[in-house]
Amino acid sequence: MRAVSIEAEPTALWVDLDRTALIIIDMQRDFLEPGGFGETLGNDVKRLLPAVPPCRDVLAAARAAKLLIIHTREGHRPDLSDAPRAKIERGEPAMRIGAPGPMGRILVRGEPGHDIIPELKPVDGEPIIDKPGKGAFHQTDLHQILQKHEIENLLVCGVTTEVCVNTTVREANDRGFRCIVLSDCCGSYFPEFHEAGLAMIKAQGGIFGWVSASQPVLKVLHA
Ligand code: TIU
Repeated sequence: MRAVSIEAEPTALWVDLDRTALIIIDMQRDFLEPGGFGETLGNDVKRLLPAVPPCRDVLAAARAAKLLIIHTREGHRPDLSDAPRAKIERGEPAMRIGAPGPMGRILVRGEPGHDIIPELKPVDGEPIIDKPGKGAFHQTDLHQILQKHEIENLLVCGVTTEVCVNTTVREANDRGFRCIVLSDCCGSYFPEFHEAGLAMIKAQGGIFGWVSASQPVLKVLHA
């Protein structure tokens, strides 16, 4: 048992670090670099870059504190058998999921664009969850892995705040996990959606979870 208090909104909370995991959502080249899925959707990918250094610091501190660390990647099988037509059919045909791009086929597993960015590369022993949807629980073994490690709390980082981070937090909250979303470790192509995404999580007494900056979390991880 390693009980620590984390400064967060709407309230500070006590968590047992032995039952806490860090989950880093979809920090993939496809979302953060030009030529990938994020850009094909019409977004300015530079907007996600400020989240990288704080994520890197939290990842290093979580490794040093021996937390379970989980990485997720959004993407599909090369034959797209796990990609609903309704998902593929959105956007310009030449830039859809599975189409060839400068980083390989867009949002397809095994392609360069699907990789996690080098700054946050997983190391041996850190589970990688390959997910076909926005939520990290949908059609994955994430819940089983968390239960096996007796995890109760999730420190959540990644992109994008209002899409895959929010979807995952909502899924996790319904499954009984306390989520602490690290505001500066998340990013959105839309600054106003980043703010709204965080506000929705912590409203109503923390209806989906808690929001903290990385600094208070680094403080307890380093202690
Ligand atoms: N488009 C967008 O903001 N996000 C996604 O499609 N996926 C994730 O958030 N990972």
